[in-house]
Amino acid sequence: MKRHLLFVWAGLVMLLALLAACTSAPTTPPPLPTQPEATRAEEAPAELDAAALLQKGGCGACHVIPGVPGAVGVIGPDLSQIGLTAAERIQDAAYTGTAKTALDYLHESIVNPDVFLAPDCNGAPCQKGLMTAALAAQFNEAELNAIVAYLAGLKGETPPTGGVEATPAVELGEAPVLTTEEFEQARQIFFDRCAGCHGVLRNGATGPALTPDKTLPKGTLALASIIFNGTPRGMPDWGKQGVLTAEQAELMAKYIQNEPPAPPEMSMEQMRGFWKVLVAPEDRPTEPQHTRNWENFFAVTLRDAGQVAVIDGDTYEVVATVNTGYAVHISRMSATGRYVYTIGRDGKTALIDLWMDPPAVVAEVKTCYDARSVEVSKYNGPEGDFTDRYAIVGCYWPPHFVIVDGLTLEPLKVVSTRSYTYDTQEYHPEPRVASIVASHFSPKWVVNVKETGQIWLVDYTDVQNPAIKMLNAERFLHDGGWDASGRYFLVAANNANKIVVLDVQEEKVAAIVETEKIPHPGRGANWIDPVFGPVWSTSHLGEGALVAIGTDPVNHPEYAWKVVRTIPLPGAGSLFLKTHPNSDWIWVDHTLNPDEEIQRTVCVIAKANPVEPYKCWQVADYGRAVHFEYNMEGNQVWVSVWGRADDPGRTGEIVVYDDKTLEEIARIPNLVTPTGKFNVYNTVKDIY
Ligand code: DHE
Repeated sequence: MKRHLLFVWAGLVMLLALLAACTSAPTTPPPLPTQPEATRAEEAPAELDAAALLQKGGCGACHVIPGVPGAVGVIGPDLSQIGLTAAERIQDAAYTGTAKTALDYLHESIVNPDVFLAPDCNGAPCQKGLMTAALAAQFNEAELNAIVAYLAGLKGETPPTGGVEATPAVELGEAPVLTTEEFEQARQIFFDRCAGCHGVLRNGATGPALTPDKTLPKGTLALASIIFNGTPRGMPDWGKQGVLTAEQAELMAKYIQNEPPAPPEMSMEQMRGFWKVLVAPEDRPTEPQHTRNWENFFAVTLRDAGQVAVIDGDTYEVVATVNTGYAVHISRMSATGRYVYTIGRDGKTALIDLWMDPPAVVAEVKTCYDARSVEVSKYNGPEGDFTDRYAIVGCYWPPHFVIVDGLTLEPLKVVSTRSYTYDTQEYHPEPRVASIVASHFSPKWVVNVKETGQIWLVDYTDVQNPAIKMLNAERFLHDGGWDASGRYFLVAANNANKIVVLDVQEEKVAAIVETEKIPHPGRGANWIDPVFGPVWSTSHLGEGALVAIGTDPVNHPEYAWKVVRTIPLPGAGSLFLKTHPNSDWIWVDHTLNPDEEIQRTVCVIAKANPVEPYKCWQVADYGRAVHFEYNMEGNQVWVSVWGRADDPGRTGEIVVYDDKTLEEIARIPNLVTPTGKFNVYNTVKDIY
């Protein structure tokens, strides 16, 4: 398909979204060709199957349309009751079109979408330009009238054609054929950009399932449109961001209509083949080789460079830039703080020794093809001293975790997480390992298994024969953090809109708390609420809201494990929030908000008056503001500006603020796509 056609389609798909179509600053609408109601109805020949037309038009990618197979889209308005709504719209003072009847309104929505923007696209106002008038050119007038008549019959009851079951299935055809080169390119793009949310096998998690039974009914054009334009529920607008071209969006649309290729497994022998010790433990320094305050170092992910920058928190100097894995996801510190463990999306773990001058990678290993988490053993007590003895790598693909030696990264034990969902007890071929933390109460790791919704407590006293306690929790476990006491781990079950509270001391799920849409805490933020006492907070991807959950069952039992506050934010798309016990503020970002200004906006909420943001501002005139970290003293906050690696001068930087005054005090410029930042002291002490 030609590029311009794809764009036309991008609009077309939104066509019905268009029903919402609209314009905040309306241009004068051309007069509608007036047609009496009766004529429009007559011109909808009975033999035309409107549901099939809507399906072939890809309208279901953006709309819920009863009676149209696969029409469950959420970009445009839900059309289940559009037959009723249309009549109300034209009576509304806010209506800016020219239709005088419900049928004309529906027709206008398709042929002239931007004259009026419907108010509700999945909870947010519909956006101009999502649907183009060119959509209408795909249908002749009789077909348009058939569609209009069909939509007019949607009044929240059984659709006029007799319901989903009664609608004859539209011939979907075969999945589009790709050449070997195209398939390989698409496979790589899928791994880089899509697998994190949709799963390698495309069974869905943070994003919906993309198996052929779901994608074929939508078709190439509709899918390409979604990939290019994004959706309000969090699907990134890869095309608009300039990450994928229109051709690549179309390629991906074709790719996901084919069966997902089975990715390879990884054996212990392969892992050992990847393993390298660059500086053996006995050759490493026995004391710091520099006079810098290494406990105030920050390990900063330079995402698209595949590097981590070690930055001195006292001087803001980049002390070292080390090669790690592709798109490093997180860094965690050893219990002593001397070592940084980084994990890349490519499953590569690197061990950085901060005592060396300059700090350098001393060992690396690859234990999977796709990973997000790493943690060390921290227990030191009656059962032994396990400080930094082992590390654990949590993999997305293959779905397993691997226990490695803490000082050399030698892979020691691999444990598959393939298992059964906690609720329906169905086999899941790809239960991915999300966040991992080390218990302080016992020699165990808390391993959150996303798709099966289980929390595994993995005993590392006998790594070749690890005892594992499996706790039922909730599906789609993702990221989380400790409460201030260090006894409870609060983890987001993101697509279930819940926070699971694990009592690590008692080894049981203490509560499951309902939150707003798609909680995404990072590690969350602990603070003392003036009314409700100790709370832990999360913001959300799907809702402009920050919630506080009571965390003190002893002194404030009435608030424990309840949402005690919901604080509105300027928009959805938040990834991270942060605070410090010394701080007056809670900092929050809006990184994945579709609005460019909001993406760059951070807000602070005053702990003394936590009812609304105290102040919000843009941290840069480009990129996205993402993730916060405090310095060791807890009086400065670092915010990343996530730019583009291919945009010289705007690749990214870190902005440092005085946490008391909120004044900017420094910029650390010319960093390539900085994302997560991990201060040694705060990460070791779990200060957030
Ligand atoms: Fe993350 C934490 C998974 C996208 C930056 N991210 C985590 C954790 C998981 C996870 C499971 C918790 C690890 C832990 O604590 O042990 N992240 C995923 C995804 O599956 C997802 C949604 C999609 C993907 O394709 O990876 C995803 N994450 C992103 C990003 O796009 C971010 C902003 C940039 C990037 O690296 O790609 C990003 N994730 C981070 C950061 C943390 C994180 C900075 C750690 C936050 C902290 O303060 O601890």
